[in-house]
Amino acid sequence: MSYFPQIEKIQYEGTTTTNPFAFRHFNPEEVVAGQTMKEHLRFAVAYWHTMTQDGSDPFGSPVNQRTWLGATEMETAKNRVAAFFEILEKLGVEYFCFHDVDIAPEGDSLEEFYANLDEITDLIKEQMERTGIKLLWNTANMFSHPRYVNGAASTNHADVFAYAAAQVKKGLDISKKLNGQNYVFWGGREGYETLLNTDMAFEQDNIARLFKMAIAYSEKIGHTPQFLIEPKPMEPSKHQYDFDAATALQFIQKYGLQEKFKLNLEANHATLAGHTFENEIEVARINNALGSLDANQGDVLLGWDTDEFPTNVYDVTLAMYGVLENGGIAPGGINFDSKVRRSSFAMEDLFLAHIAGMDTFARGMKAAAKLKEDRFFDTLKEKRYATFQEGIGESIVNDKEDLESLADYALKLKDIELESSHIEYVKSCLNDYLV
Ligand code: XLS
Ligand code: NI
Ligand code: NI
Repeated sequence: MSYFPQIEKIQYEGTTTTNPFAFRHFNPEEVVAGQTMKEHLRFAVAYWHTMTQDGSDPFGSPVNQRTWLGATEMETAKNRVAAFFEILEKLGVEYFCFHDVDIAPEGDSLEEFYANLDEITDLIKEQMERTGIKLLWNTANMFSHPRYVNGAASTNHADVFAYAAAQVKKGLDISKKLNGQNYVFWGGREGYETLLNTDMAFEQDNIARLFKMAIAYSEKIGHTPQFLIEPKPMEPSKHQYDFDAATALQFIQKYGLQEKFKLNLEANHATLAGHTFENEIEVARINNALGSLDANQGDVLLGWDTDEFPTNVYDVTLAMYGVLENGGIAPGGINFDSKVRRSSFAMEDLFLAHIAGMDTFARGMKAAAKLKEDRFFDTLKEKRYATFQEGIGESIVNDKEDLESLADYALKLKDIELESSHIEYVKSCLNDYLV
């Protein structure tokens, strides 16, 4: 039984094609910068946006046409598995990501939830074996249920902490069962609304406690995925503890988690934090913490996480440049944490949207590879920092100077000659790579 009988496996047809169900730039086997495009990009589809999102918004009811809804929640959950793998196979996407609640209904008790998860992950495992598709990461949704109103690991209630721990335990069991390559902690409601009643230090210690329990349990069961923190500055909490890459790194360092934790960076979370995506990638990369990417984009006119499919070639090029500089992103990948707009309610939009995102990343990757090959940014930076290559600059960088020696040097200086950056010209040249 097929959910998309009219859609064939999506092929690369190049930019001259008029077929909307074809890649125009993503050519999976094409070698760019020493690797095939699919090896570089490691695309993943997100279960939540693709399978469970119904198109409702705060002002309107569901609009998405989805043919996998069954008579019971469990029936729907089972249908979704088949439909999901059909999408992955037809897109040629080799990885996927999910929250526990995306794949199976929570039922009326934790036992029931565990049992539902077991049943559904059996089906997922079968599909993985049949297709060779792999689990990029899974995570526990510890923010939707009313029990998490005050957070999960950062909750004020010990029973809630215990419940969250039970979800993480099961999440790691599932990761082992499905051989997950990473395990994500996005701090849903790990944050606070007001300091009037919040013990920030206590709450953060408790988050670190849960993370350390996760490390210990993963070692105990002999399955050690790369752990990832996904920063986000706000929404749903007013103040999220993992505000941005720098804040999450500070947390990782404070609690000594560097060996096991890296970052999963999301484009729209970067912009919510007042940063560019490439800033977040760079902060992670230079601290050896670039783990994985959640690919999407926000809207410059809207101040929330709109999770749009990425279509901005400029931003994606700069992001992919960071990935190439990092020597790739494995065992992480590029997960489309993106949802179709409310007006894109047809089943086929799930394909069109992913094709758009994949083509945008393919373009960005090719442009980034060319920028790297031409040493576009390297040359600029070499020139810009040239005075540190010789004389007093070289001596500073080699730690041979101190305040007194530099004061002696500065006293003898006449005019300091600065050079213009010509940044407008640089941007104009950069544009040549994007077209
Ligand atoms: C929400 C987050 C979420 C994580 C996984 O804004 O992006 O979807 O990626 O919990
Ligand atoms: Ni995300
Ligand atoms: Ni998000």
